[in-house]
Amino acid sequence: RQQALAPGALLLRGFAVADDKALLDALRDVIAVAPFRHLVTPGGFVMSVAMSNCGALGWVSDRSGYRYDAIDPNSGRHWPTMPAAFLRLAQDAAREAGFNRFVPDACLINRYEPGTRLSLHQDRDERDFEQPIVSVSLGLPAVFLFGGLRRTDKPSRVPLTHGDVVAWGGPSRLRFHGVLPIQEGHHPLLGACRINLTFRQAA
Ligand code: MD3
Ligand code: FE
Repeated sequence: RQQALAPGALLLRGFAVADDKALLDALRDVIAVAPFRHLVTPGGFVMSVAMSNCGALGWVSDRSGYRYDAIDPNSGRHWPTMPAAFLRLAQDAAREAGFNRFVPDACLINRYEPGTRLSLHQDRDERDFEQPIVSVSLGLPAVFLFGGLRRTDKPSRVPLTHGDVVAWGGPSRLRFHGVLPIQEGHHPLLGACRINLTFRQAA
């Protein structure tokens, strides 16, 4: 079940469902070492999405800006290694979408609770925009906002549910995007929670 959302953006419905329990088991181990935290934006706002990372590099934000860093600022230690199940899923999905050389060195883990949203933004802290981003949705459903290359382009709404995987590359790599507030609900594996794994080649 493959669906082109736009040139370079391929939605793989349910691609991660068969691996959901293995992914969530691995996630528990990551979060035990690098717990979810609410980052502060350079403008001083606390993000409603709770975040963590695994892999050689992690995405962080503070009053000084956004960046990738090998060290978790909360522990002073390296981020946890990317679990093999994460890496395999991300590379399998990238390959389905025609990105055969994708070697993610960063996995940003976003946790949403009901009411949590992510405002429209671009992902542009990575070095090579020729490399795609692969995202995996788990738990509660979300309405994803898929905009254009200008902030003012009217976004389309894409429902994303448990197990959906999207590869965002090519001409879609720098599109603005966001997530509408998550609705109340209960997921059998995650309860009142949505998890998004976002794989990037940052360096
Ligand atoms: C489209 N996360 O972490 S993943 C983010 O659901 C982020 O947690 C959202 O945006 C989430 O930066 C959406 C989907 C995504 C990621 C990167 C993109 C969509 C994208 C880059 C370009 C276009
Ligand atoms: Fe993003």
